[in-house]
Amino acid sequence: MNFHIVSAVPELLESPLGHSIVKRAVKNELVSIHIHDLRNFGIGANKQIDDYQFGGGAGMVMMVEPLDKCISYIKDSFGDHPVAYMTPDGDRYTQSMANKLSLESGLIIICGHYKGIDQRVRDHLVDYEISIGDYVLSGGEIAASVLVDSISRLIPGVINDASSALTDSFQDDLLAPPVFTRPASYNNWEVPDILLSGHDAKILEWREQMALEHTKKRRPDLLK
Ligand code: 6GU
Repeated sequence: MNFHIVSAVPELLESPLGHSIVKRAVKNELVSIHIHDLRNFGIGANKQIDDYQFGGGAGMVMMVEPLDKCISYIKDSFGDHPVAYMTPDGDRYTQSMANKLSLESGLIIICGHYKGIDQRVRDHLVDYEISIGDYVLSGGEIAASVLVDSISRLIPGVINDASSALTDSFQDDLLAPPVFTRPASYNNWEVPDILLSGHDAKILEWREQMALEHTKKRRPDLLK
């Protein structure tokens, strides 16, 4: 999977994508992450990328031309990948969208800032409009990091234990069951006996039952 992230504040992306599983996926060449500084496609000597909105109103809007030029450059240089725009008024991001996007060979991700981007970019250049939840972030970079992380872990080979990504919460519309590690007893807080029994079939059954109970209690909406 080749990610191309278009950002006016590329520094925001460095830390979340520079560690742990995503870092290893990049090192092992299962994932590539190209960060494109929108400012390089800015207009004039000042490299302008935003302007006042037509019709008046507070807040700057990201201009159509720098975004168009940047997306064209990425498509011409790296391939005609779909374009996702991170925005609080997009479709709510879910595990099933992550699963679907993980099948693409590449993805161009636009991080919005200010009041958003010129609507003509959305109308003519964007394939997916994605929100990561019902709250407002200052920019799309954190949301883009969420997308890259959640998709990367689905790429074959990225997670060592092949079954691990499949047992994540949401992967089967259930929350994950509780997990424990040593010691088996701490402060008289005990690990459930079943997990120490060595009885694989019963453990599996227990985990399924706990996942179901957990989901019923916390996220009944997932069971509909
Ligand atoms: Cl994708 N962007 C911004 N700026 N805020 C958000 C979001 C995205 N998703 C939820 N809130």
